[in-house]
Amino acid sequence: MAPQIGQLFSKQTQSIFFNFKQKPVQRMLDFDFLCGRATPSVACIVQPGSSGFQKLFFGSEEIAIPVYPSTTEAAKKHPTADVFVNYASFRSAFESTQEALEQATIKVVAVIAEGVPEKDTKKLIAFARANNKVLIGPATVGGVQAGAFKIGDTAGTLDNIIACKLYRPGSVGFVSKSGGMSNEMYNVLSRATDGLYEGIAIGGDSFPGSTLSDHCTRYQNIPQIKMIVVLGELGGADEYSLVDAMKAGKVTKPVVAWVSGTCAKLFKSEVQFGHAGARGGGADAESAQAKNAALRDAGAVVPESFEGFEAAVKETYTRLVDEGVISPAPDVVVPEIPMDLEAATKAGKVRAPTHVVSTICDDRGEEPTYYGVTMSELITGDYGIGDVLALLWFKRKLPKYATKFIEMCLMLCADHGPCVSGAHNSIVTSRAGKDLVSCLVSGLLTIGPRFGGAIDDAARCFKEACDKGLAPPDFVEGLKRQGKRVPGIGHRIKSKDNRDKRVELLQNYAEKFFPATRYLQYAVSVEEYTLGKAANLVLNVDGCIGALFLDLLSSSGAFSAKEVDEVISIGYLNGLFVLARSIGLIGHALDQKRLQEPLYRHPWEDVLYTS
Ligand code: Q5B
Repeated sequence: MAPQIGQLFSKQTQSIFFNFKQKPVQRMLDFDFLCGRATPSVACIVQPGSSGFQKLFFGSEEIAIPVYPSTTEAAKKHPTADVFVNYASFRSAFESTQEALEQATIKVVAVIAEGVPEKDTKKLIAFARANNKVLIGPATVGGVQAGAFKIGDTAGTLDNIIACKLYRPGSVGFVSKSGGMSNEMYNVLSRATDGLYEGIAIGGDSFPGSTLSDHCTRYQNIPQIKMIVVLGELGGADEYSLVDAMKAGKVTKPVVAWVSGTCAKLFKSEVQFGHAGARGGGADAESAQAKNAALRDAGAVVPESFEGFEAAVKETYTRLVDEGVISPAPDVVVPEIPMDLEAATKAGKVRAPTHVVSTICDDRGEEPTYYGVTMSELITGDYGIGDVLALLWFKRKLPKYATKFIEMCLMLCADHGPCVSGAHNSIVTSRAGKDLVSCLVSGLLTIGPRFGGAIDDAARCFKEACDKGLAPPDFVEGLKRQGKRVPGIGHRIKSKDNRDKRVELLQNYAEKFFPATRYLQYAVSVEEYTLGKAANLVLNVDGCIGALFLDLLSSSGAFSAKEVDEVISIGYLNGLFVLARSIGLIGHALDQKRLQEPLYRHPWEDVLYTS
């Protein structure tokens, strides 16, 4: 980094954020709002493979931040964004940082990832220096210019930022290796001085992109910075370049410094502290003691221990105030940032009405439940698809004979050949090259009063007539007078002498296992009457299921009279045919695809063209 460089950021600085992470971006924007910035500090986001926008908050207002697939494109679209905040993983950090450094418009690059290979970092450092760019990190939280611009997660939560008064500039330039300790020091500075002007965590690697002395010499060029606070670490020789800079008169502002890791001497062997670069046990000059002594010798104020650091900072600050070098920064009122709804709800600070009510299942716990029954119980217990349907549709467990009856309905109605309306539609759709869901839906859409969808109406009509005690002829003729036919009566191919086997099987089962079959008996007596008119006016499968379900509901003891009325008026029962026939419709759609059948075209000969 060229030592002449001064200010890196301002209240107008904008950045390009690489590898979208919602929280750090939002924290940058919240900081902006706190500082009273007019424009968001994140101009755009780079997310390889994506484009469009990300919605975030700027104060209480929602804003759309553009997303680009590449840094080159982002830099071209946002030429005034001169800071690159890189949240790539250590695996991708090198390529993405290199691309950013190659952009003429980008001047400062912060690399957050920890674990970037040292050989890669060295290449990045060489490129950055050769091109007069500032590299902060890797392995850094970033940095902050109080009241102006903040990188990512620097300084932590909003509460901490407010407590440290980072929303307005103070008089101190701070630099440390550790990001965690920089947070701690922002607190110290807010207590001991009028606060931070700019703070940088250079990162804990052995080869940081920029060094302690790089930033101290830069702080020398920033008039608003009146004193410099440095927190170094044992290991490496970075602090000595600061010593040299001070001795050479390149850093003349008061420096208060501490190099941590003095306890390393207590260990017999080499000690590795939290950072890759923080190793004790190497050359004596790399020890914290040696570096503290060298800094003291160069003119820095160095306390006897870390405990004395705050007092040393305060003493220097007070002296500078007394000497008139520092006029303490006035405090300002900060705007209140609205809490995120999620956080406020969690803290019990707001209540919001829900928009959806659900009573049949719950997927929030350790395992999902169907009306309170866990998946484990479903699988280990004696449950079948009929029981699942009972739980999710009727919100109760039903007796075994009832769930077996439901399963019989599903099995018997699963298919009725390729010529029925639904299957025909699915076949034609499949042959038109459409996807499975379209084939299924096109078949399902034919279900209605004439095809499979008469179960509910049949149940309604049989219930009303039977409960009123209407004689079958009165019932049939009454409907006829209204211009209606009895739902569930009549079939195109089934007749008195060619009975529908499905109807027979269901009837036999119910007569054997149901407590009562009052409604079925009524439907059969209606059939006896209609068969007197025509042989094809049989009780069809819709009518049979409708009547038998009425019997199940009213005789099982599982439903109150009111609940039976509710089931019938809402209309649950066509769902049985829909569910069952979906199996067959999918089968037909797949069959056509398997056979690679061509586009269906209905033959001309089969159409009567007339005018
Ligand atoms: N009358 C049934 O036409 C019929 C009456 C009625 C009371 C009634 C015709 C028709 C479609 C029925 C059908 C499917 C042929 C149900 C299902 C699933 C499926 C499907 C599959 C599968 C009758 C003569 C006299 C008149 C009328 C009276 C007629 N209908 N009375 N209730 N419903 N319907 N549904 O013979 O006194 O003489 O004036 O075809 O198939 O969806 O397999 O395909 O699994 O996929 O021309 O099984 O309606 O009778 O009109 O001359 O009437 O009977 O009032 O009385 P016809 P009309 P009157 S299963």
